[in-house]
Amino acid sequence: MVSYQGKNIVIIGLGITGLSCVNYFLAQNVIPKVIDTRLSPSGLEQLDERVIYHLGDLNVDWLYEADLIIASPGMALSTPELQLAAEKGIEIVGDIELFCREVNLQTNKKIVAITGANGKTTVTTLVGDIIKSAGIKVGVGGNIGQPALTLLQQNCDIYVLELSSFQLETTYSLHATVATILNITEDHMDRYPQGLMQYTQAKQRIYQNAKYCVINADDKLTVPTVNHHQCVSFGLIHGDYHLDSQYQHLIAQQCPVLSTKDMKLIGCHNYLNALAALAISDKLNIPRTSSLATIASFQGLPHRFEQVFEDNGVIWINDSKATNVGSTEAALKSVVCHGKLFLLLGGDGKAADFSPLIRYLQNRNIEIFCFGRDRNLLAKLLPDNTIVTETMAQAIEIIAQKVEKNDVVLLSPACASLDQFKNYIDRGNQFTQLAKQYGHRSGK
Ligand code: UMA
Ligand code: ADP
Repeated sequence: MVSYQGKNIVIIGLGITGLSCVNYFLAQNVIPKVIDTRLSPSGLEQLDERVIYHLGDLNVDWLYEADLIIASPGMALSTPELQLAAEKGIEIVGDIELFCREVNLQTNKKIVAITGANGKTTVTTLVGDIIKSAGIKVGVGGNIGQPALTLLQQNCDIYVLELSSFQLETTYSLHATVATILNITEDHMDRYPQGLMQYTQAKQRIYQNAKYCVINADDKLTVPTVNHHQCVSFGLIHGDYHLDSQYQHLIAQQCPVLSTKDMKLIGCHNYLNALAALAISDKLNIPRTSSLATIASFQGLPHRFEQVFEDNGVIWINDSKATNVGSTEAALKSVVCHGKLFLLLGGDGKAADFSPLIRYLQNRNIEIFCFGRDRNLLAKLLPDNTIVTETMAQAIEIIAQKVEKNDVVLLSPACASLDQFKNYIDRGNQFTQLAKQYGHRSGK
């Protein structure tokens, strides 16, 4: 273990990351201090009683006396108090840095590092499943919701980490065996005031020291900015791994390897995810047949372009995890609709520019419903075909009166959910429940 004995350590954030860091330090009898700017953070009840904490604001005395600050991903490094701490020479890192330092001390351990604007959780889960099915001990964690430090106890051979741009900003010692940026489109612009390039720079940190880089042949921003010779690419019709022109087969190094008809995943974006997962698995030397069998049977994850109800020829799709413009764009490209498309958009847009959606909304049999904080902004996309409501439930009540056979109701909100819901899962569950409640009466 890396030793932090005698160090004055301050952890900022008492969510699941902060708690995992506290437990990591306590395991070596180092007692950190904890700060959370909220008054009742989620992790308070589980906090070990030896740890002293400060709530409500940043305790600058503690910060400036620290030898090491651990920042949770939700805490922006641009926060003035943190900037000043950095200027004073105080080291600021995140939980992923602590994790990587530990893994670097062990021999024969591999890290697969996965980032991107969209598809991270799908690809991370799929790669984890592929490795597990091949009989290798794997730990899956990071931004997916399982803090990386909690994986150390499991003594795995391969760690598959989903990494957010926030986590990458505070990581310096990552040496991934395979690293990928799946795609880059705008997200979290409230945290990146300088725009897409600032967000991209954070994502690009994943390639530092990587043995192999898996890049998206259709997205230049995913190509390493520093020369990297060991790249393998995936793409729609270009790249080492791609689809045929009809999107009927996955092709690896010129050979068709799997028919998309034999896959449970649906949508072009998911075929790309499958190609990325296969490219990663090949670099890990997992037997191809085993990887392909796992890809074919992979069901996809809830709340991601998931058909949750069908009745009277009306299909209801829950894509609540579409929390940015790129993911809603993917849904609009993939949705098959022979009648009218009822699209639900709404929530907190995180300062995004929604205009790239316009081309997927125009010239199509569509009616849009906008709700939540940014509803009026979203309503400007196609004003003539849009109804504005305050809540998603109100919108669904109206939609239920209108739907007919062959119509599709799609929740793909392009926004975060936190203005009106606990999280995207809560939003997706409410949508599913309302679809079942109203859906069975509609479409007649
Ligand atoms: N906090 C402060 N001040 C701040 C911000 C946060 O005190 O300015 C405190 C909060 O009050 C809270 C604690 O920090 O008590 C929460 O920390 P956090 O927001 O960093 O969240 P965690 O619970 O530690 O969860 C984080 C990730 N959250 C974020 O990046 C915002 C989780 O990703 C991740 O699963 C978890 O670590 C484990 O690695 C969530 C997410 O939304 C799902 N990620 C974004 C995304 O996917 O788009 C990046
Ligand atoms: P992330 O972890 O990056 O948020 P998820 O796998 O959870 O990614 O999917 C989030 C949203 O993005 C869902 O709406 C999903 O349908 C969509 N999505 C998944 N893969 C892609 C992709 N390769 N390109 C664009 N959108 C995608």
